[in-house]
Amino acid sequence: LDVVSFRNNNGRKRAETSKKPTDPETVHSDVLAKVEFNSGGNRGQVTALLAYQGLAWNLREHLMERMIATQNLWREKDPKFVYYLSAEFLMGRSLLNTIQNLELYEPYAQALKMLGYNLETLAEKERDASLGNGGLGRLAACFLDAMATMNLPGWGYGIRYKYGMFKQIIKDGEQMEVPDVWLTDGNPWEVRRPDVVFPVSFGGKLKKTVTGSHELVEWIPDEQVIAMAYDVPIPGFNTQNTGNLRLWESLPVNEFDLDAFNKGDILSAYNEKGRAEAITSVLYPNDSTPEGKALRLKQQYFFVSASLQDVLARFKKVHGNQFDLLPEKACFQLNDTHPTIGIAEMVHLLVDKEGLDWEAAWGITTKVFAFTNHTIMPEALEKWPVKVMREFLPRHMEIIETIDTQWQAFLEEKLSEMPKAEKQAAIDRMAIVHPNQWNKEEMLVNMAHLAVVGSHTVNGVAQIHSDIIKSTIFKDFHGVFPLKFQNKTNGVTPRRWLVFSNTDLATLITEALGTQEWMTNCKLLEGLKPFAEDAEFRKKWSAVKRKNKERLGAKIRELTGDDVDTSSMFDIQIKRIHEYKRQFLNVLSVIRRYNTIKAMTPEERKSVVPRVCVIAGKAASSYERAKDIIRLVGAVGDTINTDPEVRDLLRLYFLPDYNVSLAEVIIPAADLSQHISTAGTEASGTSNMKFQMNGSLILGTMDGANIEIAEEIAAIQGPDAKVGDGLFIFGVDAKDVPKLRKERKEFKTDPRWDEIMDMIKKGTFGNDKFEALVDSVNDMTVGNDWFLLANDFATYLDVQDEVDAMWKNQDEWVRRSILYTASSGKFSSDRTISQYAEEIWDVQPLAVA
Ligand code: Z2T
Repeated sequence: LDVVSFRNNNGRKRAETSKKPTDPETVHSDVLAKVEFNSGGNRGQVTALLAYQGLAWNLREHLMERMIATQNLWREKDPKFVYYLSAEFLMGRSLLNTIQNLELYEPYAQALKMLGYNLETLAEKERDASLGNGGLGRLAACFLDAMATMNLPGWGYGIRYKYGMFKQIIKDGEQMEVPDVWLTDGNPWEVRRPDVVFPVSFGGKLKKTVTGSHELVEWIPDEQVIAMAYDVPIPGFNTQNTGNLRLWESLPVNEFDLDAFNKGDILSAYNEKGRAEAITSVLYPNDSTPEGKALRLKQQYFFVSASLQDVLARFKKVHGNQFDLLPEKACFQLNDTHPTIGIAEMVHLLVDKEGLDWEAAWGITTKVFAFTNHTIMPEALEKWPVKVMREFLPRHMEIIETIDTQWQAFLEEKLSEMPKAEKQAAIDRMAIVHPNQWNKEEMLVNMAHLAVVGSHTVNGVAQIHSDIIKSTIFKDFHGVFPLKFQNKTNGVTPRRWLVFSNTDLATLITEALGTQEWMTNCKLLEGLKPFAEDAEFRKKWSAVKRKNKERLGAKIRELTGDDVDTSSMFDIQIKRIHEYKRQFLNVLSVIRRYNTIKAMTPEERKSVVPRVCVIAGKAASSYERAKDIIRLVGAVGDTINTDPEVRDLLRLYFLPDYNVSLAEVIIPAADLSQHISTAGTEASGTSNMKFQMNGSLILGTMDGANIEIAEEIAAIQGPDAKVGDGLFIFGVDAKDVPKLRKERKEFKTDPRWDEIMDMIKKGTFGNDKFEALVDSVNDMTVGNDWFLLANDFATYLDVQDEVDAMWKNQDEWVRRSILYTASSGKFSSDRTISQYAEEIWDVQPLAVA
């Protein structure tokens, strides 16, 4: 694939469309003016928060200027657009990203100096925009960066949650969830658009009028709210182009019920307001298990309906009622099933509002939607009770039933060769509306099935995952539509995850390559390969790592009060806490290491490789086993970190409130990172790519994108290298997992495993015996070790020994580290997005001159 054809305008002279001056003096005085006039602050006493805000207000004007120029061009040329529909966008902070994407670092750093501040310290004043759970939401954010950088006409559409992902506080070892009140200081990165509003309806009933063969359906809802747009400009790197993330806020049609108030019913006077605003008030903090609450369905429909109305309104301004042109002008990427109700909404808008006949509407709908699946965990697939759907979206439920009827009729035809019973079974398996397998009385709408039927492509997020969905959850569909299925391996933006969060490494890379073109053409990183053999360069490379470890060391001190030795190996596992990601397995190996050290003589201890192990991540609020794991990490950490015999050789920390900003400090400092999910369970993973880019060696299983990372690392070593060479790979194969799960009961556990299980159950770590957690993997009458920790335990310990041996050969370790970065080009989100653009969206770049 030709990534180069999508490259931005590197080397092209920057267009001088900007009217706003950017010299330090003007910036300085403008920031002061903003402090005074926007914030009511005193220019004699500019606090850090005020300075940050003044700066952000100033930058927003640059962003708006560029966004308007971009939108004007796009309006004039009318290219095909992609709309990325996602319930989550995990943007993190914007200040440094904006300054650096706009290439304004120098003048802005200087302007701040005049104010007595340092840019990096001010940046910390910004609250993360945590409008996402984890990988899926952060992927959406990386995609926006890539789209803007590659000048692709496209917008993101989502929800402006008033409260994002909860803040995690650890109290007595336990996770506590605190609401993420991120908007109290205002949000300078958004522009409120009271002029962009759409009604969104719920509930009520249907009125049908039949004229001849034509049935007219009118939906008479009993609840209506207003969706108001907030635009968040998305700066591209090294281009004038600036994209847009449009987030919707839910507002009442009537602010206040004066009647109720006059009757003395003061609380009900606010009823409507409260009910309306509830829709966009909080992000559901569940990664990969759906929340079957009506409010969640309302959130999904709310943002999708507003987005489609918005797109169709713009389309109609240019093309009137020529809806057959829509597929040439717009497409919608569904980020998992969360926005899938959009398929029914499109039919509703085209048929009920625009008067198209069903066939035309359905034809257009299937041409404009494309669907990405992000997990195969069966419990994660969204299924809405028909009852709930009918109550809140009666017309959409009816549309879905019609789609399902036609779909089943299509299958009758298509599978007509099959024996009758077999055919019926296949049709039942592919039904969109089907009975709940646990309670046959209840009918469910299978949103993934609706998404597959209503989309022209379906893709997984790493090669293994795309292969697995074709043979498991979508097997029957793949039989019917083999060409619908694609792979789009995830990627991450090298700007945020390498250039800005690891500036020293970026500088070193640019020095070595003699150009910074690698920042937008990541394949050029391969040019680092010869430098891996250069001892001088390796020295510089480790010096950068060491500096990043100092920065993380300071963070660890701030969060835990402990000092760590930055010459130790920094061994990191950061991601949502989940049984399938197996943080528990990591802790078991830390306990094993502890036992080993304890049993050593002082002389023997001299040969131990000192490690600082870090685990961080949030657990879904109601996920008890995940919360047990957090408590265990803390308890084991307390034991180890205070043991004078061990603490110089081993530490274990659970860092609280993992988020994008913390990741930006942790990843550049990692020597080793762990991606140890049971093979076949992690759809892709994206932090593995960030670690690879930053030269952290990988300890992992053959799962998700680890496999492709291993392929790239093997490829750069030359034709003799095998996949897995250069990484620390262990564990069972994905294809063997089903069989091993059946045989787990008879599996003979390792004696070291048994010893650790007994220790934990005896209460060695704190007051707790962690019975439920231990039983879930060890007592086959209680749990069943579904994620095969016991099966992978011994090879995991073996590979940990390999890690230690390699660490003792620092030349080789650093050599590999450089090769990791050198081979990470594939995992730029620019590559991913160029593949979506070519193979799914058919969208071409259009750059502001
Ligand atoms: C999520 O972050 C992911 C999958 C989900 O399935 C939901 C959420 Cl919130 C519904 C993750 C996958 O677990 C991870 O493997 C993948 O890299 C990421 O999405 C982006 O595709």
